Amino acid sequence: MANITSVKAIQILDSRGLPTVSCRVETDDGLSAISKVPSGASTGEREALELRDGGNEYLGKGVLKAVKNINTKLADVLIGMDARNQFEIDQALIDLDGTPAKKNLGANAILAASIATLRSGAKSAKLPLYEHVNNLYCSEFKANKQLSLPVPMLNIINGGEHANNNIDIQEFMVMPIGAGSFNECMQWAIEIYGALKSLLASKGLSTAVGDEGGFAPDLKSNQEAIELILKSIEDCGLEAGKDIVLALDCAASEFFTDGKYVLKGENKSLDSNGFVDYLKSLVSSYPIRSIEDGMDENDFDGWSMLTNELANSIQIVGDDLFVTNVKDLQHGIDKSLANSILIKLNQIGTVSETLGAINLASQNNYSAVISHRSGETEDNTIADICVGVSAGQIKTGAPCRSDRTSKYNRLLWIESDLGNSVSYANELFL
Ligand code: 2PG
Ligand code: MG
Repeated sequence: MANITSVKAIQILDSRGLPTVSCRVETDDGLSAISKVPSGASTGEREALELRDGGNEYLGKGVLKAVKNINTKLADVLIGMDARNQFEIDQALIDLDGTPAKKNLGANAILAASIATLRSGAKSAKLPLYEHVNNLYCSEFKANKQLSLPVPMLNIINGGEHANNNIDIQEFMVMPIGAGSFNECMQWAIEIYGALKSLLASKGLSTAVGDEGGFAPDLKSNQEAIELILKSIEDCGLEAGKDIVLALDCAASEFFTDGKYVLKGENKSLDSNGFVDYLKSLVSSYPIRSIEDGMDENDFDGWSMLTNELANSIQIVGDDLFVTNVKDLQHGIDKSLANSILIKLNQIGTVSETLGAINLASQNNYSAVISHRSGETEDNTIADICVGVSAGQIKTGAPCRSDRTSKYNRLLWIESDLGNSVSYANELFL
């Protein structure tokens, strides 16, 4: 028994203090589960629609229309369906909306119902969420995925759209690839984060944080951010390049203007060639193992150049480029753009389509990095999804602020529960 008896949504708050959608699904076995959806700031042009109310209330950011859509139209369709049948449920929601970008009902409405159903289905199946995800994924895609704990990308310096400082690159992340377990990796992350805080304070730089919990000081250049992180790693007695490697999210669409990559902080304006060279020189100077959105979302020639130059040595991740959409990912695969996809559920709007994108990536030897949004909540579903599909990598901010640590904390519990039966996925990087 897991038939849905009630679907209810309300408007709640996200980590930026803006409205977002939360949904509760109840089933006839007396169980229920709640979802809370995230929201991006540096959003991709091809993302599914986030339905906002506009007007003056809630700074125009209210989501009461999306909430109403759930409480009326979505509830009508979902009540009576079996919450364990995720793919059927999501298909019903996709059909009800009828548009590729979910423009009628809003991807935030649809995703809230989809995630609440996933969580509720796991409860009814009496399985931990990651196992329910693993079952769904393996049976739908005839895959054989062992569970694993991901290597996190911890964003410890924030720039771009996520902070009001002068740094152009949006995210400077550390990946503790040399740790022996997820638990040890979080210990290292906490120590590096603390060392960086002391280092910034000792230089009279701000230790206030940006949207994803990383520090957001004004600096002279992107290189300075990297140097500060490398010094913090060293101050902890760890070795950059061996214990810890670096990952960047340029979010380049945000500073691509009139055909040029404009680095305001460094007073540079570069064409695609020039910006590829800029990134190449960063990679040759520093232990960078992953670059996300190194080029603008529509600069396909630039993406091709970047991939040709760097994809043999490092991970090249498409976020705004692919928007978790199998169509955009297939285009990238056909044209050999990038070698990895960032996975964000709200870019596409259902759990099933998200799993589909992960599967397409895996079949084509693209890695998949499961990701939060810059506007988050305490919802930690992405932690379980990451373990369930054995993605091997998760990007969910600094080891600071509850909206970020909720995911890390969930992963710590999963590792503790599963013990030696589950591996830490660092072999991907060794
Ligand atoms: C990104 C994300 C998350 P946003 O660009 O990868 O870090 O930011 O949610 O603002 O798109
Ligand atoms: Mg990104």
